[in-house]
Amino acid sequence: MDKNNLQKLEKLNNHYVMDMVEETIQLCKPTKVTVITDSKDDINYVKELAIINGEEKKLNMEGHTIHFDGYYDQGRDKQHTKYLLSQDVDWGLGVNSIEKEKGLKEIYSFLDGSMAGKEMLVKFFSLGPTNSIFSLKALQITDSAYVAHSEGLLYRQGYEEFKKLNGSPDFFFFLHSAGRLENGVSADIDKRRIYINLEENRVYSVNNQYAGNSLGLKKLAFRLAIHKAQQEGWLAEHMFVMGVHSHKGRVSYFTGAFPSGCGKTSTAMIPGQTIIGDDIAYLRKIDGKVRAVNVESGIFGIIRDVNKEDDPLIYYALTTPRELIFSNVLINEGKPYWMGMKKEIPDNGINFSGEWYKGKKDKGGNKIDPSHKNSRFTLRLNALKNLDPKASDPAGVPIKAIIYGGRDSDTTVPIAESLTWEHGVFLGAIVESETTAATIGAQGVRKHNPMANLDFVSVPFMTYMENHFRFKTGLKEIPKIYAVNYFLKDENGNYLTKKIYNKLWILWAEGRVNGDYEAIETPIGRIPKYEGLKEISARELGKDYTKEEYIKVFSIRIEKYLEKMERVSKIFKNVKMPSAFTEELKAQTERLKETKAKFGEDIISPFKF
Ligand code: SPV
Ligand code: MN
Repeated sequence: MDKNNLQKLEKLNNHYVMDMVEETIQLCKPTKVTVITDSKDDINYVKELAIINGEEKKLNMEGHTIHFDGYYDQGRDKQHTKYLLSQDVDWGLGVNSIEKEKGLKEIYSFLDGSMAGKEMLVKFFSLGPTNSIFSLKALQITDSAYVAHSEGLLYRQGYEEFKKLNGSPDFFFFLHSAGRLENGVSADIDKRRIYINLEENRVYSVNNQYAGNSLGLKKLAFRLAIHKAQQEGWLAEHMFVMGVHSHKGRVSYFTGAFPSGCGKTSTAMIPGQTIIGDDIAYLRKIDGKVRAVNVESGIFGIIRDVNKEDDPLIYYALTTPRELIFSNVLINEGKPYWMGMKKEIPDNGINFSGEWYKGKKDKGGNKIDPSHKNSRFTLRLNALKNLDPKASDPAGVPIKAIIYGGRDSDTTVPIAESLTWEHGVFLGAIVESETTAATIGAQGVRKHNPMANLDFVSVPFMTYMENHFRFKTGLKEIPKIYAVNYFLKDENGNYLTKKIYNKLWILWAEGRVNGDYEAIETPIGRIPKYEGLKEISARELGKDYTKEEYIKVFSIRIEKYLEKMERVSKIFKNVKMPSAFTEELKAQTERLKETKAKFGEDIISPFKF
């Protein structure tokens, strides 16, 4: 490290940072070390470096670049993402772990010399807004300028924040190396490992580039944050944060957790509303209220099906000059193309498989799509015209409602309000999503995904749930909790609710949290009265919402709900769970059975309650 870079580190006055950088240099043996501060010049340096070392290429549009991950590095590697544990812990729901000493030995051997001939970047971030009680500090070391550049778009810079640590070790540490590169992509995929050390708040990631694996700040920091939150009594969740706007000029802030492919980003992007974040939120109790921040300052979004009609604001951002990284789309004559963009896609170009032509197959004989189904865009949130003015407020925004979304074709109603906080936590814990054609394997298979967080929970599941139940303690205003499902289908497999109706459900909830609409109490929660939805539809969609439509989707399918309760009981049969959960499950099942006996019917119209 030269004098200039050393001085940048010394200014932080933090020997823990010094030690970590020193240890990493010893281990990874980079040719050059560069420390990045929050200065424009330093940030620019990273952006330029990604071009110089070929990890990104400039496209025709100013500021736009393309990055490719390896053919076999197009998604999160769940199998090789493991917790380093020094003792056996009963996590309840399955968790991937490795004995700590063994795991460290293995990953150190892969990291040893991994940066030879390469430049090591040292960069500082704040998870959450700066100058905020929510802010967690993070140190990222990587040999990938693409990783550092992406994080620069997705997170707030934190060099100045590190100075405020006053020498404390209270920060997360992420060490990443893309490993040996061939044609610009990680070559030793069989040695791809992501090992998480919860005890020391450190994560090691090697031989990969896909952001979900490589960017410490994204899902790796999220896992550390869930662990920390549970110890300190706050929540780190896989949630969007949005402002919901009533026709009365009022704005109420909501958070929402949905498994992927269930409408999380599209809910946060409902027309007429404002977005704060679309992936990860921290929630804290402040002065008796729940307040939340977006941990990120950008979006790493799925690009498939983004087009002018369905996502006008994102499409605009993707087609105008700005700093923006496309990943794993098709490039032809310096222009990006992706499936579902509603534009003609050329028959050839460069994509995640290299030189691509229509009909190209991989080694396994599978047809290669022009753009990968998980191809993405990376941009700053301020590229979106619907960005909420409070998006970076250090105090966060007050949360009036929490939404849990699933994907289910035949059971749950489009929206239900929980009867109590505990019932709401229960509704979050029993979220299911059906697999779609977008994922490999059989379609329509239900997967249980509590709080949309199954992949990331980093404490025993019982502890995670207890933290949720307990969170209401001391609150003067308890957020209402809603369960939504946009995917009910009729007998012929056609969706019963259109995407534009999502606005009805969310605006109804906004009215509810402010005392505007009446609800019907059913065994599964409170559902909208027909009149309320009819009124919102006429006003917001200029459309008559018919009684037939309403009855079809808001009838309570008792038998189906009971089947769901059975599936849930089975899953948790051998899992230690808080008594609050067990009680909710029992009460929910009893209410359903009583209703069935009372009405003597399987499907009960909302008008009968
Ligand atoms: C998700 O899969 O939930 C994402 C993308 O948000 S990743 O960065 O891969 O986690
Ligand atoms: Mn996510």
